[in-house]
Amino acid sequence: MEFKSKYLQGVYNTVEKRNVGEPEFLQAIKEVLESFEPVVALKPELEAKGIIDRIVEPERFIQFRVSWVDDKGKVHVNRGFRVQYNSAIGPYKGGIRFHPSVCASVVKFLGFEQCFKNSLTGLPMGGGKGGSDFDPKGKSDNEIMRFCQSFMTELSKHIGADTDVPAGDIGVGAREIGFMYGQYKRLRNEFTGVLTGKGLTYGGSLARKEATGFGTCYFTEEMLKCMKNDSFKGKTVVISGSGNVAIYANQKATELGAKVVAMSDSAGYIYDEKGIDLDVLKQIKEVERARISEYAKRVSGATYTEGCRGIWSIPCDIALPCATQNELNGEEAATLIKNGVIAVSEGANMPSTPEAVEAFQNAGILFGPAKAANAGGVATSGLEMSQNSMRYSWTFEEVDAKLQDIMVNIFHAAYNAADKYGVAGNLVAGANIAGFEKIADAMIAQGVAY
Ligand code: NDP
Ligand code: 2IT
Repeated sequence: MEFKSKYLQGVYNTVEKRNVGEPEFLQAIKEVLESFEPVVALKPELEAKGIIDRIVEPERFIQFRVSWVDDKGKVHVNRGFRVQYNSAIGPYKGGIRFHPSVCASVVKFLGFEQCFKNSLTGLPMGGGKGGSDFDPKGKSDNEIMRFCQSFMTELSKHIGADTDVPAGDIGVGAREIGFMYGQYKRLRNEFTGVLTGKGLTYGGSLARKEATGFGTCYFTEEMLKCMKNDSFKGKTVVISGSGNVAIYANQKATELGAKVVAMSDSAGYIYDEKGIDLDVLKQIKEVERARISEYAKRVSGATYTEGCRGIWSIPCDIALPCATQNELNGEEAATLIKNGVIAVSEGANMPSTPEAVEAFQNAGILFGPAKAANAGGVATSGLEMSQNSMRYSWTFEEVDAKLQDIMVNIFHAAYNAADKYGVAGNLVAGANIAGFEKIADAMIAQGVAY
């Protein structure tokens, strides 16, 4: 028995049996179910109404062929996915990932996590996720465009502004969203808020680009303040990744008075003792789409080391994993702890392995779990949807102020839920429970279809 509750054990056994060969998905399910132990013990109606049996099973899982033609005329076939996980509290909402590692397991783990994250934002959004095993690296703009159009030709049959609203994730940024939006509009003859993360000239929200990284820092600042009477000021920070989330986490951490000394991509990491020059990094990553190794060639005193995982050996006060799942393991967590880390917040989805999370918690390190700490991106997507519905746009300052408010509220929702259910200080459990309670209430209210 892995669970104290027979009900949870039974649900987990079924998930395991139904989803053979899907390790990321089972990892996410296990972590969430573990934190439901105290809730299930207090609320027998959850079993009586089959809430957890239902919440682990996606409402819909769509897989499709994406064929496209490269610049030389060669035909390629990729696999596309969309999981529409839970619509109890609002239309399905969640990003699209283009990366060779995308498969059913990855899409389902992300979709499952998204349900609780979206609930935590306090906005009316259900959970979904999608993607493809397409690799955008080394493709021309025209190849990216043709792929996005082909992907959207199928996806458009399943989404809509009041049904399912995708956005970006790894490998999907403003360029890809633009191509997908254009294709949706051509197919439907509808100018509607069907995707978020849109460009500012066609319905995008100010501060959406910055939102995930900024939000992770707002969450972390509140966690430091309330749990340690501390802040980012004067701290040394290490951030993995150098994509959308990592870049804007760097910007906000720096604005809050910290020094970010290291960042990475999948090939290696840079170290700059003076603090990373964000203008240089943005030029390399956002404009040239080049490798992070370029930074060390351009900035004197900076170094580049092959192999991205070595980044966790750099001493820091605050670590923000902002690249991908399972990028920080138990051993790497032990190294961070030995080097004096005081707080870890997850900008990426499930970046810490279960062993790493356990190590941080046992050592009393402040730990902000992904579904709370990186919820600022989807929260601002929710604000983009509101602005689209109103045919109106708020200023950067207005959106940023709402984002800050939401992140502070998420911290307190997670903190208070942990307290209420006897696991004080455990924000992993607190975030799972706080996100779950609203979805469970909505599912109970809406009944079971006979
Ligand atoms: P980007 O594509 O902009 O950047 C991803 C970064 O992570 C790149 O530096 C990339 O390096 C690195 N990376 C990707 N895969 C791997 C890997 N397998 N091993 C090592 N490094 C890797 O994506 P985002 O910044 O948008 O997303 C980063 C994380 O944040 C993801 O976990 C995503 O799910 C999560 N997230 C994103 C949100 C958003 O709004 N964009 C919202 C909430 C969470 P390389 O270029 O070499 O591949
Ligand atoms: O993981 C995530 O929350 C995202 N990639 C953002 C999703 C969104 O709909 O903005």
